[in-house]
Amino acid sequence: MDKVTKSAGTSAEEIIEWGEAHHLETCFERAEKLKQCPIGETGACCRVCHMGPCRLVGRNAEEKAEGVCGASLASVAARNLVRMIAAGTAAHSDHARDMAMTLLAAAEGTAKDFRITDVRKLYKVAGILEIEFEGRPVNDVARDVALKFLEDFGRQTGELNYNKRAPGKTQERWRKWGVAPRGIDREVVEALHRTSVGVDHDADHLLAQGIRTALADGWGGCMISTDITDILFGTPKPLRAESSFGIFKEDEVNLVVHGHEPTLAEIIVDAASSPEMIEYAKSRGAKGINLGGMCCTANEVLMRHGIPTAGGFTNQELGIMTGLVDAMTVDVQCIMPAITRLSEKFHTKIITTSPKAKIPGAVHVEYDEHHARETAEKIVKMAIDNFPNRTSEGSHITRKTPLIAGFSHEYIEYMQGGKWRASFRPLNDAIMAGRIRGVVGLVGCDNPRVQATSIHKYLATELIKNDVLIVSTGCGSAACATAGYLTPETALENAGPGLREVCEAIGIPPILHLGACVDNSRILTIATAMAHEGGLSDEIAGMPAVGIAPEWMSEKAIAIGTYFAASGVPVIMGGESPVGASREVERIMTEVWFERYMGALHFEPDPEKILAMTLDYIDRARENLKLRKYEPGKFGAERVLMDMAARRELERSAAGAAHAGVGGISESQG
Ligand code: NFS
Repeated sequence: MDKVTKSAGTSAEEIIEWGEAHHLETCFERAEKLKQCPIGETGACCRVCHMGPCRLVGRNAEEKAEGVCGASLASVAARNLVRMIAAGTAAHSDHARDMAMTLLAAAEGTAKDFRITDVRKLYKVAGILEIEFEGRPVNDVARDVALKFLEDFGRQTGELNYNKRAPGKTQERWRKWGVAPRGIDREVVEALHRTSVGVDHDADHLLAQGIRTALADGWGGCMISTDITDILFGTPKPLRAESSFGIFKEDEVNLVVHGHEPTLAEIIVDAASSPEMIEYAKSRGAKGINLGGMCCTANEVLMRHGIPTAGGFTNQELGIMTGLVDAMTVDVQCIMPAITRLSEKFHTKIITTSPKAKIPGAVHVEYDEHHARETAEKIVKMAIDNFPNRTSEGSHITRKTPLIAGFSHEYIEYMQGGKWRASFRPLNDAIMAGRIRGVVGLVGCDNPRVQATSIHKYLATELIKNDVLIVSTGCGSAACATAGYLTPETALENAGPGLREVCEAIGIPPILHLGACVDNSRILTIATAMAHEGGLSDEIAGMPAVGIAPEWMSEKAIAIGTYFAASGVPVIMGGESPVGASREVERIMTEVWFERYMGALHFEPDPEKILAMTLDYIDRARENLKLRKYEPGKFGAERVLMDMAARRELERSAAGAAHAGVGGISESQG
């Protein structure tokens, strides 16, 4: 029998084995040594007060078990989940708040290193926010936009600004069930209040607050963050880049940007390419400066500059074990504190930069948006100064994979019709005709509790084979990238004939990399555009679309899964259910939520079952929409079966995209 590896990434696995041979521990060994507590894992442990922790276990726990206060298993499990949603929402939204503060500072001229890069996007956002923009100075508009966004955090009553971006019917469902979010901070605080000891004990009622909080994340924090990042640094369009550990260079200074917030990373990209810095690197014996990314900061600078990515969450320790990383800056979220201990075995410097996050063993160089360039230059210099300390120690892996990233929803719309006729019509038509069976958001973390990245790869392979178009974000994208799945060639090799035809005609990969995890908001926008385009569902609910986070581990993933479910998308999360102890809570999140929102939050550890459930949801949605029944292999078996009119239409779209100037795939600047 083949040995089951710890990671499905070939290079990752080689590094893990190299580490084992050198007695270096990573999350993979720690996951093996540290078994999960079965009570906490399924949501049956209550620790919201100090009479506990109470473990609600035993025969018939659902009916009989209760905490010292009398809390039922359903109420305990629901509280645990709602607290995860609140934490996930807080993470994305605090990031969004920082983005809004940076936009404000840039507009007011106090953050001189930042400026408005995408004025068109600014105007579009201003329009949605009902802010006058015509004939006004750009910075005035940007200030008003920033202030309007900041209102969303502290709003006490009414609704979030962006609720109205959802299709009307989707909004109606939220209002009908009392879950339309008010202010972001208010929902997080109320979630924490209601889940503290002795407050809300009705599981359904608790979970409704979970939904309201999650919606404040999706249509608030995440969407605000995506929009401001586009305004400040540009809306992504496709570009070529590379991924995996071979992106590190033996003869250059390797500096990794890891974490989530794009602001400092953007300035580092700029600083590292300055002639003075490159000269300085040369004076220290390096041929140049090579930037690489990790996790979602990677996705941010990959999408806009083609900076290569070393991969997702489980790759962070492995990157250090190449021995080639001279410095790694980290800000917030998904940073393993283990990296500082590991870095002591190598020459790597770990630099924390956020005022919110310090890690023992790291050097702290605090970032604030008013002195961004200074901080960035200091960090780049630290990396350069550390280059001469590099030794031959390390796994020195050189394999890398090409990829295409940069699919903003604006670009996806544009690529289907060119500058003048940008629309979602061709996508809707392809789905209606059954060329594309449905759309899946394959997102979320990679996880050392399973063979890391393997479930992403399995599902990506099977879904595209089944003519399902994939949109991906976060570490899911990194998993697909390192597997070589983010190139158009993959469409030729692995996609089903119908999907392949569409991908070939437009010139896109069958898996579209949409960005960081906050950019899951782009999927909401795409789904809304598809609803408005007509021919499918007239709301997000009922679309032949499913969300999957097969290897999730972060609370943020639960917040994301919940906001998709409440927006009308059935969501399947991998792994054991964090509420698995309570059948009642699981029933609410699947059956009750489906009745109300036509979305659901499932947990399913078996990848084959995830696939079957996904295709079943898609086919049922097609049936309900009375779309042509999907027939495998119907289209393009000979690869010429697309009718001429449709082909001409697609070719015209592709030509339009190429001619309009903003189209085409650019080479990476990394
Ligand atoms: Ni998302 Fe991005 Fe990755 Fe998971 Fe962490 S980096 S915000 S939480 S691990 S996908």
